[in-house]
Amino acid sequence: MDHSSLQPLLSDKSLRQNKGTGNNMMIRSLSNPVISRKDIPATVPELVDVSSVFNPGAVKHDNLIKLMLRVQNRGRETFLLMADSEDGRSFQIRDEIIKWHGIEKVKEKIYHLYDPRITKIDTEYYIMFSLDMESGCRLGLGKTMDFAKFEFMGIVSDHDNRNGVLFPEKINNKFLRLDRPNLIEMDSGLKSGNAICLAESLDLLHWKSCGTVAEGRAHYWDELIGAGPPPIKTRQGWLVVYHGIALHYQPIYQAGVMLLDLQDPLKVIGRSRVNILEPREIYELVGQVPNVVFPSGAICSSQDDEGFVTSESEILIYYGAADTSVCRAETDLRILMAGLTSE
Ligand code: BMA
Repeated sequence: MDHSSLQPLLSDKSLRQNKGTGNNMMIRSLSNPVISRKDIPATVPELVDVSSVFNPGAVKHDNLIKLMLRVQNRGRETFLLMADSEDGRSFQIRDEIIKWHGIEKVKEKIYHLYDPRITKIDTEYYIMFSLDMESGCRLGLGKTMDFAKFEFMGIVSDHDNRNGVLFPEKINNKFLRLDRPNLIEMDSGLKSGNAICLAESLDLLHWKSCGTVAEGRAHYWDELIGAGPPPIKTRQGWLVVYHGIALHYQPIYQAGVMLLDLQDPLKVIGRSRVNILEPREIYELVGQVPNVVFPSGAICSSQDDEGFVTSESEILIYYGAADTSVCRAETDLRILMAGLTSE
């Protein structure tokens, strides 16, 4: 597969010349926030003067970067919208709310469908999202081939669960996902979780837990954790970008990485001791929920014929900032790998 044509979409060498803001691991785009509430088309009645747009799923398709945006209006209702971009910075946002065909068959009330993570498996794009329902928070799954029609496939977790994301291929003939059971109740009363878990399935609809991949590290940057974008396949293992929450007076959401064994992703090979991105810019520090960077999409510039991301690949991360806007930061595989320490 030739991915060289995508290179211009992703590389922004000017950022590496210290023009973007960041640290030695991630450089924020100068265009941040790349999407904010004022960019949402007000042509749809539900989307007039929305409050926020954040936590997008991201994928490249037909030489475009596509984001699936989580939009919240002033009624605190949630909608998903598609946005397309040629350069990954300037987006055309469609004035059409995504309709999930088949979701009407769910008999229980769904309050919110949010935090989509998009994974391409063969020719289909699967979207795993969270559903706030009468019975709690559960995972749902949908799919599309063209980002024009979207099919709701089903509810795919049965207890309080969130932050579900599919691996891009089967391992030992099974589909795999990372998820995050909500086992912890925070001071605010919200439920969260301190472990990323692995589950397997033969048909993507029925899932069986395989166990815990990694737990939060009490007292440090990632006390509570949850997976972010789909795992990235590298020669060294599955690279997982995740969010970690430090439980201060007010929670601080940051991003980090871990590396899982290619054949047995329950085995953690390495993990970042420090975060790779934390709230520092005003758009991350201030907003609907302050102090949040929440990575949910990743796009890699180059893969080899077997689907492994090459060592010189650039990696674009799309993230929600303060539950208010969409931002982008850039890094590369070598930098992320260098930040891992063995478990
Ligand atoms: C988590 C999710 C995310 C959100 C974060 C900070 O529990 O709801 O969508 O970005 O909280 O509010």
